[in-house]
Amino acid sequence: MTDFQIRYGTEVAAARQAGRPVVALESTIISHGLPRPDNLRVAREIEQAVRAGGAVPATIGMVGGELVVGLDDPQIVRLAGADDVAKLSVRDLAVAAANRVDGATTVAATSAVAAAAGIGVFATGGLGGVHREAAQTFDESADLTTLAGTPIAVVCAGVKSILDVGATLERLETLGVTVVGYRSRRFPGFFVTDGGFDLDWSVDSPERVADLLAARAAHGVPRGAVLVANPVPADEQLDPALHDRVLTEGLTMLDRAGITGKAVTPFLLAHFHSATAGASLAVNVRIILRNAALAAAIAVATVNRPARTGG
Ligand code: PSU
Ligand code: MN
Repeated sequence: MTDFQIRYGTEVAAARQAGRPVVALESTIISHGLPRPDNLRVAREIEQAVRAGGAVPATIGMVGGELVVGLDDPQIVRLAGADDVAKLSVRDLAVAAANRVDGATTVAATSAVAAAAGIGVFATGGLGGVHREAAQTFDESADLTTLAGTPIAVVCAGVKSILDVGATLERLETLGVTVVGYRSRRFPGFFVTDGGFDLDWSVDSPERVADLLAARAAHGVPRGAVLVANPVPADEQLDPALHDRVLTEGLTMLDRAGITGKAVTPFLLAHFHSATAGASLAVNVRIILRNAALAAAIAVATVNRPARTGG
Protein backbone atom coordinates (compact mmCIF):
# COMPACT_ATOMS: atom_id res chain seq x y z
CA MET A 1 0.00 0.00 0.00
CA THR A 2 1.10 3.51 -0.68
CA ASP A 3 2.50 5.47 2.22
CA PHE A 4 1.44 9.03 2.71
CA GLN A 5 2.56 11.62 5.17
CA ILE A 6 -0.71 12.21 6.92
CA ARG A 7 -1.80 14.69 9.57
CA TYR A 8 -4.79 13.40 11.51
CA GLY A 9 -7.54 15.61 12.85
CA THR A 10 -7.87 15.38 16.63
CA GLU A 11 -11.14 13.49 16.65
CA VAL A 12 -10.06 11.04 13.95
CA ALA A 13 -6.76 10.36 15.72
CA ALA A 14 -8.66 9.55 18.91
CA ALA A 15 -11.15 7.34 17.06
CA ARG A 16 -8.38 5.38 15.34
CA GLN A 17 -6.69 4.81 18.66
CA ALA A 18 -9.90 3.65 20.31
CA GLY A 19 -10.99 1.50 17.36
CA ARG A 20 -14.17 3.48 16.89
CA PRO A 21 -15.94 3.49 13.50
CA VAL A 22 -14.63 6.08 11.05
CA VAL A 23 -16.01 7.07 7.64
CA ALA A 24 -13.79 8.76 5.04
CA LEU A 25 -15.28 11.63 3.01
CA GLU A 26 -13.87 13.34 -0.08
CA SER A 27 -13.30 17.05 -0.61
CA THR A 28 -13.63 17.36 -4.39
CA ILE A 29 -17.39 17.39 -4.05
CA ILE A 30 -16.97 20.36 -1.68
CA SER A 31 -14.52 22.38 -3.79
CA HIS A 32 -15.48 21.38 -7.32
CA GLY A 33 -18.70 19.37 -7.30
CA LEU A 34 -21.17 21.62 -5.51
CA PRO A 35 -21.81 25.34 -6.02
CA ARG A 36 -21.13 27.93 -3.34
CA PRO A 37 -22.46 28.70 -0.83
CA ASP A 38 -24.37 25.39 -0.58
CA ASN A 39 -21.10 23.45 -0.68
CA LEU A 40 -20.05 24.50 2.83
CA ARG A 41 -23.45 23.80 4.34
CA VAL A 42 -23.54 20.39 2.64
CA ALA A 43 -19.99 19.53 3.73
CA ARG A 44 -21.09 20.10 7.31
CA GLU A 45 -24.34 18.16 6.82
CA ILE A 46 -22.42 15.17 5.44
CA GLU A 47 -20.27 15.08 8.56
CA GLN A 48 -23.41 15.42 10.66
CA ALA A 49 -25.01 12.46 8.86
CA VAL A 50 -21.97 10.33 9.68
CA ARG A 51 -22.07 11.40 13.33
CA ALA A 52 -25.80 10.72 13.56
CA GLY A 53 -25.02 7.19 12.38
CA GLY A 54 -22.58 6.68 15.24
CA ALA A 55 -19.31 7.07 13.34
CA VAL A 56 -16.59 9.72 13.17
CA PRO A 57 -16.29 11.64 9.89
CA ALA A 58 -12.83 11.94 8.33
CA THR A 59 -13.03 14.47 5.52
CA ILE A 60 -9.79 14.24 3.57
CA GLY A 61 -8.02 17.06 1.73
CA MET A 62 -4.82 19.05 1.43
CA VAL A 63 -4.24 22.29 3.27
CA GLY A 64 -1.08 24.25 2.52
CA GLY A 65 0.57 21.09 1.20
CA GLU A 66 -0.36 19.00 4.21
CA LEU A 67 -2.50 15.94 3.65
CA VAL A 68 -5.17 15.96 6.36
CA VAL A 69 -7.40 13.04 7.36
CA GLY A 70 -10.15 14.65 9.40
CA LEU A 71 -10.24 18.29 8.29
CA ASP A 72 -11.47 20.61 11.02
CA ASP A 73 -14.19 23.16 10.37
CA PRO A 74 -11.89 26.13 9.54
CA GLN A 75 -10.05 23.88 7.05
CA ILE A 76 -13.33 22.84 5.45
CA VAL A 77 -14.35 26.51 5.24
CA ARG A 78 -11.05 27.19 3.48
CA LEU A 79 -11.46 24.39 0.90
CA ALA A 80 -15.09 25.38 0.32
CA GLY A 81 -14.34 29.06 -0.22
CA ALA A 82 -10.92 29.48 -1.84
CA ASP A 83 -10.69 30.06 -5.59
CA ASP A 84 -7.43 28.24 -6.15
CA VAL A 85 -8.12 24.80 -4.71
CA ALA A 86 -6.50 22.16 -6.93
CA LYS A 87 -8.38 18.99 -7.88
CA LEU A 88 -6.09 16.20 -6.72
CA SER A 89 -6.02 12.66 -7.99
CA VAL A 90 -3.42 10.24 -6.64
CA ARG A 91 -0.73 11.33 -9.08
CA ASP A 92 -1.10 14.96 -7.99
CA LEU A 93 -0.66 14.47 -4.25
CA ALA A 94 3.13 14.68 -4.06
CA VAL A 95 3.39 17.60 -6.50
CA ALA A 96 0.72 19.49 -4.61
CA ALA A 97 2.43 18.80 -1.28
CA ALA A 98 5.78 19.98 -2.65
CA ASN A 99 4.10 23.17 -3.84
CA ARG A 100 2.31 23.62 -0.50
CA VAL A 101 -1.04 24.22 -2.15
CA ASP A 102 -4.62 23.71 -1.02
CA GLY A 103 -6.23 20.78 -2.75
CA ALA A 104 -9.41 18.73 -2.82
CA THR A 105 -9.06 14.97 -3.13
CA THR A 106 -11.07 12.99 -5.69
CA VAL A 107 -12.54 9.55 -5.07
CA ALA A 108 -9.24 8.05 -6.25
CA ALA A 109 -7.03 10.12 -3.95
CA THR A 110 -9.44 9.95 -1.01
CA SER A 111 -9.68 6.14 -1.27
CA ALA A 112 -5.92 5.70 -1.45
CA VAL A 113 -5.27 7.99 1.52
CA ALA A 114 -8.14 6.54 3.58
CA ALA A 115 -6.92 2.97 3.02
CA ALA A 116 -3.39 4.01 3.99
CA ALA A 117 -4.91 5.47 7.17
CA GLY A 118 -6.62 2.16 7.90
CA ILE A 119 -10.11 3.50 7.24
CA GLY A 120 -12.30 0.84 5.64
CA VAL A 121 -15.43 2.75 4.59
CA PHE A 122 -15.81 5.82 2.38
CA ALA A 123 -18.95 7.68 1.31
CA THR A 124 -19.30 9.79 -1.81
CA GLY A 125 -21.94 10.80 -4.38
CA GLY A 126 -21.01 9.15 -7.65
CA LEU A 127 -17.72 7.75 -8.86
CA GLY A 128 -15.78 8.89 -11.86
CA GLY A 129 -15.58 6.40 -14.73
CA VAL A 130 -15.43 6.03 -18.48
CA HIS A 131 -16.51 9.20 -20.25
CA ARG A 132 -18.73 9.08 -23.32
CA GLU A 133 -16.48 9.28 -26.39
CA ALA A 134 -13.67 7.70 -24.37
CA ALA A 135 -12.94 5.65 -27.49
CA GLN A 136 -11.59 8.89 -29.01
CA THR A 137 -10.51 10.85 -25.93
CA PHE A 138 -9.21 8.02 -23.71
CA ASP A 139 -10.86 9.91 -20.84
CA GLU A 140 -11.36 7.39 -18.08
CA SER A 141 -11.26 8.52 -14.47
CA ALA A 142 -8.31 7.40 -12.38
CA ASP A 143 -10.97 6.49 -9.81
CA LEU A 144 -11.30 3.12 -11.59
CA THR A 145 -7.68 2.00 -11.67
CA THR A 146 -7.09 3.28 -8.15
CA LEU A 147 -10.08 1.36 -6.77
CA ALA A 148 -8.72 -1.79 -8.41
CA GLY A 149 -5.84 -1.79 -5.96
CA THR A 150 -7.33 -0.09 -2.91
CA PRO A 151 -8.98 -2.11 -0.14
CA ILE A 152 -11.93 0.04 0.85
CA ALA A 153 -15.72 -0.08 0.73
CA VAL A 154 -17.09 2.87 -1.24
CA VAL A 155 -20.73 3.77 -0.78
CA CYS A 156 -21.92 5.61 -3.88
CA ALA A 157 -24.97 6.08 -6.09
CA GLY A 158 -23.21 4.35 -8.95
CA VAL A 159 -21.13 6.42 -11.32
CA LYS A 160 -22.06 9.88 -12.47
CA SER A 161 -24.75 9.67 -15.11
CA ILE A 162 -22.74 11.99 -17.36
CA LEU A 163 -20.50 8.99 -18.07
CA ASP A 164 -20.78 5.91 -20.24
CA VAL A 165 -22.27 3.73 -17.51
CA GLY A 166 -22.12 0.44 -19.41
CA ALA A 167 -18.47 0.89 -20.35
CA THR A 168 -17.67 1.84 -16.76
CA LEU A 169 -19.26 -1.38 -15.46
CA GLU A 170 -17.22 -3.37 -17.98
CA ARG A 171 -14.03 -1.70 -16.78
CA LEU A 172 -14.93 -2.35 -13.14
CA GLU A 173 -15.32 -6.01 -14.02
CA THR A 174 -11.97 -6.12 -15.82
CA LEU A 175 -10.27 -4.35 -12.93
CA GLY A 176 -11.65 -6.78 -10.38
CA VAL A 177 -13.67 -4.25 -8.41
CA THR A 178 -16.54 -5.92 -6.53
CA VAL A 179 -19.90 -4.23 -7.17
CA VAL A 180 -22.98 -4.92 -5.07
CA GLY A 181 -26.30 -3.13 -5.15
CA TYR A 182 -27.77 -2.01 -1.85
CA ARG A 183 -31.25 -3.52 -1.70
CA SER A 184 -31.26 -3.51 -5.50
CA ARG A 185 -30.07 -5.66 -8.39
CA ARG A 186 -29.92 -2.67 -10.72
CA PHE A 187 -26.94 -0.36 -10.95
CA PRO A 188 -28.06 3.14 -9.94
CA GLY A 189 -27.67 6.12 -12.28
CA PHE A 190 -26.55 8.75 -9.76
CA PHE A 191 -29.25 11.46 -10.23
CA VAL A 192 -31.67 8.72 -11.31
CA THR A 193 -32.61 5.50 -9.53
CA ASP A 194 -31.93 3.10 -12.37
CA GLY A 195 -28.75 3.39 -14.42
CA GLY A 196 -29.98 0.85 -16.92
CA PHE A 197 -27.85 -2.19 -16.03
CA ASP A 198 -28.29 -5.33 -13.95
CA LEU A 199 -25.98 -6.31 -11.11
CA ASP A 200 -25.06 -9.86 -10.11
CA TRP A 201 -25.22 -9.20 -6.37
CA SER A 202 -27.12 -7.23 -3.83
CA VAL A 203 -26.89 -6.83 -0.06
CA ASP A 204 -29.75 -5.84 2.15
CA SER A 205 -28.27 -4.53 5.39
CA PRO A 206 -25.15 -2.86 6.78
CA GLU A 207 -24.44 -6.11 8.67
CA ARG A 208 -24.40 -8.08 5.39
CA VAL A 209 -21.93 -5.57 3.95
CA ALA A 210 -19.75 -6.08 7.03
CA ASP A 211 -19.99 -9.86 6.44
CA LEU A 212 -18.96 -9.36 2.83
CA LEU A 213 -15.92 -7.29 3.83
CA ALA A 214 -14.93 -9.88 6.42
CA ALA A 215 -15.34 -12.67 3.85
CA ARG A 216 -13.10 -10.86 1.41
CA ALA A 217 -10.38 -10.58 4.01
CA ALA A 218 -10.83 -14.24 5.01
CA HIS A 219 -10.65 -15.39 1.40
CA GLY A 220 -7.50 -13.43 0.70
CA VAL A 221 -8.93 -10.95 -1.74
CA PRO A 222 -8.51 -7.71 0.16
CA ARG A 223 -6.70 -5.74 -2.54
CA GLY A 224 -9.45 -4.05 -4.48
CA ALA A 225 -12.45 -1.97 -3.53
CA VAL A 226 -16.03 -3.00 -2.88
CA LEU A 227 -18.58 -0.63 -4.36
CA VAL A 228 -21.84 -0.51 -2.46
CA ALA A 229 -24.19 1.02 -5.02
CA ASN A 230 -27.01 2.75 -3.16
CA PRO A 231 -29.78 3.99 -5.47
CA VAL A 232 -31.70 7.15 -4.67
CA PRO A 233 -35.36 6.17 -4.05
CA ALA A 234 -37.55 6.61 -7.14
CA ASP A 235 -39.68 9.31 -5.53
CA GLU A 236 -36.56 11.35 -4.75
CA GLN A 237 -34.75 11.04 -8.08
CA LEU A 238 -34.33 13.72 -10.73
CA ASP A 239 -37.10 13.37 -13.32
CA PRO A 240 -35.45 10.99 -15.85
CA ALA A 241 -36.83 12.90 -18.86
CA LEU A 242 -35.46 16.18 -17.50
CA HIS A 243 -32.19 14.42 -16.73
CA ASP A 244 -31.76 13.15 -20.28
CA ARG A 245 -32.63 16.51 -21.83
CA VAL A 246 -30.22 18.47 -19.64
CA LEU A 247 -27.47 15.92 -20.19
CA THR A 248 -27.76 16.06 -23.99
CA GLU A 249 -27.67 19.85 -23.83
CA GLY A 250 -24.66 19.81 -21.48
CA LEU A 251 -22.69 17.44 -23.70
CA THR A 252 -23.29 19.74 -26.68
CA MET A 253 -22.13 22.78 -24.70
CA LEU A 254 -19.06 20.87 -23.55
CA ASP A 255 -18.19 20.07 -27.10
CA ARG A 256 -18.69 23.65 -28.30
CA ALA A 257 -16.65 25.08 -25.43
CA GLY A 258 -13.87 22.59 -26.14
CA ILE A 259 -13.69 21.53 -22.49
CA THR A 260 -11.69 18.37 -21.84
CA GLY A 261 -9.89 16.45 -19.11
CA LYS A 262 -10.47 17.06 -15.45
CA ALA A 263 -12.64 20.13 -16.13
CA VAL A 264 -15.32 17.96 -17.77
CA THR A 265 -16.93 16.63 -14.58
CA PRO A 266 -17.20 20.01 -12.76
CA PHE A 267 -18.53 21.66 -15.95
CA LEU A 268 -21.31 19.12 -16.46
CA LEU A 269 -22.31 19.07 -12.80
CA ALA A 270 -22.51 22.88 -12.77
CA HIS A 271 -24.59 22.80 -15.96
CA PHE A 272 -27.01 20.34 -14.35
CA HIS A 273 -27.36 22.49 -11.26
CA SER A 274 -28.13 25.67 -13.22
CA ALA A 275 -30.23 24.08 -15.99
CA THR A 276 -32.51 22.29 -13.52
CA ALA A 277 -32.81 25.41 -11.32
CA GLY A 278 -31.35 23.56 -8.37
CA ALA A 279 -33.38 20.34 -8.71
CA SER A 280 -30.29 18.28 -9.53
CA LEU A 281 -28.43 19.94 -6.66
CA ALA A 282 -31.13 18.89 -4.22
CA VAL A 283 -30.93 15.31 -5.51
CA ASN A 284 -27.13 15.38 -5.41
CA VAL A 285 -27.21 16.46 -1.77
CA ARG A 286 -29.77 13.79 -0.84
CA ILE A 287 -27.63 11.14 -2.50
CA ILE A 288 -24.53 12.14 -0.57
CA LEU A 289 -26.36 12.34 2.76
CA ARG A 290 -27.97 8.93 2.26
CA ASN A 291 -24.60 7.44 1.34
CA ALA A 292 -22.97 9.03 4.38
CA ALA A 293 -25.64 7.52 6.65
CA LEU A 294 -25.26 4.07 5.08
CA ALA A 295 -21.48 4.25 5.27
CA ALA A 296 -21.72 5.10 8.97
CA ALA A 297 -23.98 2.09 9.54
CA ILE A 298 -21.52 -0.14 7.67
CA ALA A 299 -18.57 1.21 9.68
CA VAL A 300 -20.48 0.58 12.91
CA ALA A 301 -21.47 -2.94 11.79
CA THR A 302 -17.86 -3.67 10.86
CA VAL A 303 -16.58 -2.63 14.28
CA ASN A 304 -19.36 -4.55 16.09
CA ARG A 305 -19.08 -7.67 13.95
CA PRO A 306 -16.85 -9.88 16.14
CA ALA A 307 -19.10 -9.29 19.15
CA ARG A 308 -22.22 -9.93 17.09
CA THR A 309 -21.01 -13.21 15.58
CA GLY A 310 -19.08 -14.34 18.61
CA GLY A 311 -15.77 -14.24 16.76
N1 PSU B 1 -19.36 12.76 -7.47
C1 PSU B 1 -20.09 13.88 -7.27
N2 PSU B 1 -19.49 15.08 -7.48
C2 PSU B 1 -18.15 15.18 -7.80
C3 PSU B 1 -17.39 13.99 -7.96
C4 PSU B 1 -18.05 12.82 -7.78
O1 PSU B 1 -21.26 13.80 -6.93
O2 PSU B 1 -17.65 16.29 -7.92
C5 PSU B 1 -15.90 14.07 -8.22
C6 PSU B 1 -15.24 12.92 -7.44
O3 PSU B 1 -14.24 13.49 -6.62
C7 PSU B 1 -14.63 12.05 -8.51
C8 PSU B 1 -14.30 13.06 -9.56
O4 PSU B 1 -13.51 11.35 -8.07
O5 PSU B 1 -15.47 13.89 -9.56
C9 PSU B 1 -14.02 12.43 -10.89
O6 PSU B 1 -13.40 13.34 -11.70
P1 PSU B 1 -12.75 12.85 -13.09
O7 PSU B 1 -13.94 12.39 -13.88
O8 PSU B 1 -12.08 14.08 -13.66
O9 PSU B 1 -11.81 11.74 -12.76
MN1 MN C 1 -10.90 12.46 -16.70
